[in-house]
Amino acid sequence: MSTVSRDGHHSGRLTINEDARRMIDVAREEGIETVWDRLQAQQPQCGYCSLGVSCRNCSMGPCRIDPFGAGPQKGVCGADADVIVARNLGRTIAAGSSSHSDHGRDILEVFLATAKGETTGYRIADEAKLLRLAAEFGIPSDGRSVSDVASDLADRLFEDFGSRKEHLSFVERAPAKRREVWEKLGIVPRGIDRENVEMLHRTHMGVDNDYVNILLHGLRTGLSDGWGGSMIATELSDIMFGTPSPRMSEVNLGVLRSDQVNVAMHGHNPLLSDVIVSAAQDPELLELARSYGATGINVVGLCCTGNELQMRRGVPIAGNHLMQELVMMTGALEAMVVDYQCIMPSVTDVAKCYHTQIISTADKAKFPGATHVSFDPHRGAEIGKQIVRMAVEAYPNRNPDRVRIPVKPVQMMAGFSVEAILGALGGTPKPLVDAIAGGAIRGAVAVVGCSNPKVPQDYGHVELTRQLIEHDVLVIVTGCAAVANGKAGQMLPESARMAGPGLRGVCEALGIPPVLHMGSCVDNSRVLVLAGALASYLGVDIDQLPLAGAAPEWYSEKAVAIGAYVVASGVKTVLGVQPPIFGSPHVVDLLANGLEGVTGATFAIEPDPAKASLLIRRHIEAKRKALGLPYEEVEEMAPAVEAVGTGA
Ligand code: NFS
Ligand code: SF4
Repeated sequence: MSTVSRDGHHSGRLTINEDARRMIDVAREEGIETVWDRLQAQQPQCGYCSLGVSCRNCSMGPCRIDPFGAGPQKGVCGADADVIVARNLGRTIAAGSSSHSDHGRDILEVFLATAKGETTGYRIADEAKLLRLAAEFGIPSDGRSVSDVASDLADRLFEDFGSRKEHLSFVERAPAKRREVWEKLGIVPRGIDRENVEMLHRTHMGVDNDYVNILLHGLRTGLSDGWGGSMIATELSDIMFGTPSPRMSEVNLGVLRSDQVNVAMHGHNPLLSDVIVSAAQDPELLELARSYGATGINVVGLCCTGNELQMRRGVPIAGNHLMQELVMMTGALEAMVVDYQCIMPSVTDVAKCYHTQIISTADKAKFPGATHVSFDPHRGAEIGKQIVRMAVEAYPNRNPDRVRIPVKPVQMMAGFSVEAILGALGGTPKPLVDAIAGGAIRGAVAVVGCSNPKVPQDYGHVELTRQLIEHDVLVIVTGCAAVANGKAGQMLPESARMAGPGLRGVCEALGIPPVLHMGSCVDNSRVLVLAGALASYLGVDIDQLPLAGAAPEWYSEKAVAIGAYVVASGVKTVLGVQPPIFGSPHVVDLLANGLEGVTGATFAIEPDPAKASLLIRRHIEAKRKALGLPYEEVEEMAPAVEAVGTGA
């Protein structure tokens, strides 16, 4: 079904999905610009920036280092390639870590306001989890009101953002051996804001001029995200919106309904999306929709706020990151409601070609061309209805002749919180540990992160995951990687058939898919908690476990922060897209080799999913061998696989 455009840019090479292909073809026919067009227009991208050797941290610059050695080897201040690459990477980690943590703080503020009864549209949905956290923090709950306990918990978590603490509260969840590693290195995360601000300080001209020292603080900054901001976001979201449990849902553009008002929730924070889902069930608004000839109001997700809704409410998800422009080309989207992160500025341009309303809601994230409705949680329920009403009122503007919903949705299962996974195992990690020890499951890999137009959409996620499960490696997914695997039909209990015999047997016995959806990107904190629990159960450190992480199609600064905390937590991580570090062989060597003796885990870069799968399986088998478990030799060479070209 794909066509070749005037520039010879073949839609079939940009994505592995039929829905995206069809919509890219529509964009070409109608002359609507997409992310892939803009990537092509940017070619060739700056070589200095790609290698990480450009710096504009001060106005003596901008400076760049000649990677071929012929030109300047130092910036005006004297910084060499090592310092410039490390500073740039440090700032990237701080930006990503700050994004997750600011999202976490937004939730914390609303959590406290809800505890005090000052919000509408929110409640404490999971009291049992609130009480578990209170106990973890030593907050008394006997004979006290939910409101008082929640307020005390909020106060304690606010302290985690400040400068008074020696370590973040959730650091105590890490296995004792891991905490010793961090202490020895001096990278125990203290305050969340502190680590991030300190990184900005250190990377100012003339502060930290030692690339190793900068990168160590990069790990600490990342840890303040994973065991701090992101973990706070996840835990409080569970308390306010419910801890996820397994549920069926649907995915791809087929989740849009030609006969209903379609509202896409795009962004990250469940604070917004959850009240919209509730407002869409309001009888008065449903009646209004019917008066315009629609049979209902259909809320769907995009990106990570979509993951949040799918995990907790089973709300269908229209797609991942690269679908945000294409979803409008169905001609069936009345409103895209956004908060923040991963929302391309281009969405308002595409919306101009359709009847779609872009509604921005976060005062810190405005979009020229969008309608801004300032979201105030104190009036959450009311604003939720106001926004849904705007969507309903856009329905009469829809042109039925332009509606083309290209495919039927695919079924998928979501909802695997740590609580749900332990629940499925009968309340203890023992069955999983036994399955790994016996060899039925070789190990577990978290495949996470974004979509990036430099990779054919979803190819990296789907192919790597498929090859891992075929070899009895359990795969955990979050973020856009989860959506990709859902679309590919790899996340159903029946998908156990796609797994190797060992993993298949375990999945069939438990009735779970071989690929478990653990949530949004902040929910990678769930992966840390699970890994920590497994290590503590076995009395070992996380880096001894047969685990790995992979981000085959990452694009965002947040993904770099995640990579930093995953490696700092002792889990080897394979990236599918090259980070801008290759201008410093020293930095590359430290991240790819040197960290082994420091955190017990390194980064690797491998764009080919077949080779990445082999690399990961070799790593897992080596960890098994070191633990004295039965292990296998994994072939050194990649098997002949049909290579898919990169879209760019
Ligand atoms: Ni994560 Fe989610 Fe997707 Fe990447 Fe963006 S939506 S927070 S950053 S692109 S996975
Ligand atoms: Fe150039 Fe140094 Fe200023 Fe960076 S900090 S722009 S390398 S002078």
